Formats: sequence, structure tokens, C-alpha cells
Amino acid sequence: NFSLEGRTYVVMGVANKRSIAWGIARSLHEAGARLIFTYASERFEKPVKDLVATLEGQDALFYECDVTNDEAIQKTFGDIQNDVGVIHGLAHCIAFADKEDLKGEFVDTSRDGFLLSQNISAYSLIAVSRAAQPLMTEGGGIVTLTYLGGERVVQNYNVMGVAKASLDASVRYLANDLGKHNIRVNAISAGPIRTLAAKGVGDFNSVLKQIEEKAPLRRTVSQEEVGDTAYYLLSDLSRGVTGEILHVDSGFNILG
Ligand code: 0WD
Repeated sequence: NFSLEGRTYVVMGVANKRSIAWGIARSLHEAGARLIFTYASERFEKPVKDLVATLEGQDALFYECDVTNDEAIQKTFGDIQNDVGVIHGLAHCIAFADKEDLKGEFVDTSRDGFLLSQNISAYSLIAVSRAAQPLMTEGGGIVTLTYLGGERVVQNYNVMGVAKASLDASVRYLANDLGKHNIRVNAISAGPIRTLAAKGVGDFNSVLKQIEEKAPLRRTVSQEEVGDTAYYLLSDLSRGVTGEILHVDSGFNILG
């Protein structure tokens, strides 16, 4: 029985209905999970609540959590602990880089731009994993979202590629630390999907077109497909899997 009935998952990073986090939320909801949503600032409170209201029978909870702020992270997970006690997993769907650093040459990356992208896109996974661990007393799963640009050079992805490389390595070290608590840590390497965050990447349309022309499946992937893979990684279906980077990209990564 791989239902998520009776389980609670934190979903971080729903900005709007196109967000990958929203695809994950819907898959977990359909599997019967109770959901907790966090958003970066008050600005997202109403849009996220309005979206979640469309999930039938979902008794969700909401918290503001800016992942650049350690106190905010502590407070959020402290509040979650008071309100629900145990959680069974977490989906970290958060990244940010300055638009200026997502075009032109990587060699021009500024120190501030580099540190900002590392802070929000990679360090945040470490910080939220540490805060979530005490609430995951029954074991569980942590999933983050990465991209091929962390493994090889993808035009314009630049500073975010290096942040994703750092995120991928963090997944392995976290998996090693948290395994003894029966907590598994994995990443989904998603193919390009049109979202708010993707808008910041220079010439994103040609990235999508390349997938349609060359990927083994000759099509791009959807938020739902990433969502169902997150369901797999957060459920007992994947109970032997940790420290893994699973590509949901129509097979594009296998091409030379
Ligand atoms: O093609 C794509 N779209 C791909 C995205 C391909 C492969 C991976 N990804 C990754 C992204 O790099 C990111 O890690 O998926 C993750 C989710 O990105 P998305 O769904 O493409 O983009 P978007 O809908 O813009 O969500 C990004 C979230 C937003 O959610 P909230 O509700 O929190 O606003 O990241 C959030 C951003 O605001 N975010 C932050 N959240 C908390 N604290 C922060 C912050 N400081 N900064 C950005």
C-alpha cells in the first residue's frame, strides 16, 4: 500500500499554478497526503492559499519562510512541530539568481551574484533539512529540484549551474548524514519547464525547442510528471533509494 494517507509533507516554493512545487503538491494530494505550504514572503500568501483551495478535501497549513533567514527557518519548523508534530517529508523547490547572471559569460559572474545563488538555491536545502529532521521521527523523504546545468555546461545557466552542482553534492552528503534516522534525500533533475523562475534564464525558448527536437521522447516534461516522481521518492515505493539524482527530462541527459 503506497497511499500517503495519514502522512504529512511540507511543500516549499509554490509561487503560482505553473510552479513545479504545485505539480508535486497535486501528486501528493491525490495520493492522500496532508500538505503544509511555505512561501517566501507575505506577497505569496493569498495566491498560494487560493490555489490550495482548489484541492478538494485538503486541510492544509501555511507558513511564511524566507530561506535566507535562519531564524525564519527555525520559527517555521518550530511552528510546524507545535501544530502537527510529526512530518514525513519535504519538497524543496526553491532557487534564485540575479537575472544579470543568467545570460552572457559565466566568467563575468560577480561575487555577490555567486553567493546569492548559492545561499538561496543550495545552502537552503541544508538549513531546512537540519530544521526538518527532528520532526521526521518516523523517517521519511526529502526531495529537491536540480537541473542538468549542474552536471555540464548549458548556455546561459551559468551561476545557477554551479549552484545546482553544489546542491547535487549536498544531496549526497545529507543522504549520508540523515540515513541513520531513516530519512532519504534525493533530487529530481527536471527537464526545462516554463515557470516564473525559468523566465529569468536567457533564451529559454531555444532550450525547450532543443528538447522537442532531440530528447529521446521528443517532447518536454510537465509539472505533473515531476510531481509523480516526487510522489515516488517521498513514498515507500522508493524505500531503498537515497542520495540519487533522478532525471525526469524525456531522456535528454543521455545524449552526448
Ligand atoms: O525549467 C525549470 N523550470 C526547472 C526548474 C528545471 C529544473 C529545475 N528547476 C528547479 C528550479 O531551479 C527550482 O529549484 O525547480 C525549482 C522550482 O522552480 P520553478 O517551479 O521553476 O519556479 P517558480 O515557480 O518560480 O518557484 C520558485 C520558488 C518561488 O516560490 P515562492 O512561493 O516561495 O515564492 O522559489 C522561491 C520563489 O519565490 N524562492 C524562495 N523561497 C523562499 N525563500 C526564495 C527565498 N529566499 N527565493 C526564491
